[in-house]
Amino acid sequence: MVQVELRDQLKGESRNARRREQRLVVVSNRLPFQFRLDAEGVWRADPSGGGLVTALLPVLRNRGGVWIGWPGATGNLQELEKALDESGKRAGYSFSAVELTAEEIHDFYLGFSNEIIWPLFHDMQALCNFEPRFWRNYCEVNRKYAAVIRRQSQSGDFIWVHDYHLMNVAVELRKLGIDSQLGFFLHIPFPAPDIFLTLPWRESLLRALLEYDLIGFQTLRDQRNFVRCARMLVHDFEAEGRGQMQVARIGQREIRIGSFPISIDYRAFLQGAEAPAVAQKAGELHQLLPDSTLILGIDRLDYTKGIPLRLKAFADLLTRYPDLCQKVTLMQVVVPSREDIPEYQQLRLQIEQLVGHINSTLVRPGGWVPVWYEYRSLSRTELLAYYRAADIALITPLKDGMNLVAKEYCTCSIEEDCVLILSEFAGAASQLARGALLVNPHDIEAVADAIHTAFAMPPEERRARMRRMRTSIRENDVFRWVDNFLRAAIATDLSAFPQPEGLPLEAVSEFHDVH
Ligand code: GDG
Repeated sequence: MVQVELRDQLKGESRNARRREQRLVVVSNRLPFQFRLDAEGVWRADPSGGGLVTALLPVLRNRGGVWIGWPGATGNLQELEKALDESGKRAGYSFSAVELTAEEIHDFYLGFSNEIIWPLFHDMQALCNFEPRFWRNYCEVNRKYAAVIRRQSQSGDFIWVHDYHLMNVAVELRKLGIDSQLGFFLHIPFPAPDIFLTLPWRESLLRALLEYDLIGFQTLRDQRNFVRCARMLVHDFEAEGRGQMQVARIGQREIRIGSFPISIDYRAFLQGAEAPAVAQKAGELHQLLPDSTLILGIDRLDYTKGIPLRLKAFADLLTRYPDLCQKVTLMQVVVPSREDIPEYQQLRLQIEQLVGHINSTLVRPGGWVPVWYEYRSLSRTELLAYYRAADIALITPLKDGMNLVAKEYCTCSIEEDCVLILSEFAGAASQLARGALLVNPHDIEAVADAIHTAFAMPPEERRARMRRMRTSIRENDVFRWVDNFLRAAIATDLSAFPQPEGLPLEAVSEFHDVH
């Protein structure tokens, strides 16, 4: 017994030593920076405050490493590199920029990534533009990223590539003779085979993904979809196990495939929400919209977010439950995004026409306006104030990898007296199923009924539901997510690997029907 413990301890120590030794190379489409010209006309690079950056910073500092990506600006790259160097020195690790031409941004980013993979992986294949030139450019740009990685990495580094823009990087790195461990995390969903199979380059893309040593998905459903596609398209692919960590083989190669639901920096959101400036702003919102239960919708302008259907559901609520008029207000914030693309301009127009229609047909004397609509980006303080002020959050994407807004909203519900209405097609539904009111966003009447249920929900039930969700988010924060992913890459015993909390998404609808 003692021997076994000692052996386990030694095994653990050598694994920890390996983790300490391995430098981390993070690769994402864009560097996590905002560039600005200061008063002296010098470029400055300010790190963006997103959860991924916050979670990876300590790891990069401890192990050392580099973050590689497109700086998000074209122009004098040498000047930008100087700003990046300065920033890297302050942050305690380094950054390296991948330079992209205007044509590459058009074909690789706007084209293949956002006109093919984004709609296809969100189950909207009718919106895909399968232009062959986009694929060729995607391969070339992924090669470009691989070349920068080769220059910046050392043998023995752990290279962690993020998201759908860079699925081909591993195959390009292998061609360059890089034998480091390669991990990949997909932030968006992975579609079911009947959808994925419509992609003209399906086999190449799948084989490219299988060059990674660890492939991580947001949910068990995405992971299963991927494994099903691989079984159909790659004849020598075999996968063992059915749980949240699977080991697959192609010939002699072993590939780990798992689900790792991403999360937020719970403590930072909690502290932010408690700040006096946030409380004051939340109070101001209530004064502006007095005696009204506030329902919040906040989304980037995107057709996956289900904003028009949500507005129709709200109109249906006020029509079928007229007693709620003057008692509820929908605060819909739409954050500008991809504004130069005609489909997005069209979507904005559609949303604004619907808002106009609802407000003009349902308005009552006395100043109540049913939909308070804003098309802009909120500051962090405003965002937290909106979360705190809202009594109900209405988050109804048609499909979403995770949806961090849902987790941020619950975290900011300090009094635990709010209700989350959440689409069953958001990745977050699996983890939050026991606290949220889950809805099918296509079912307008069911969404309206859920708002009615939330409005009438007794305080004890609100509290119990919210507490369950907040506990789960606190225990599974973004730091744990990073740790789980990195441990999955090196763990020798995967059966002991901790399972993320939550229902597999297939079980969500069953759960929803029963409760
Ligand atoms: C991908 C996947 C997955 C939003 N509006 C404002 C604002 N935000 C912040 C929120 C939140 C983030 O943006 C949006 O969260 P998402 O979860 O939608 O993340 P994305 O990066 O857009 O998308 C998604 C995610 O990756 C992580 O894996 O969940 O499914 O599509 O953090 O707080 N922040 C400020 N003002 C705003 O107006 N300051």
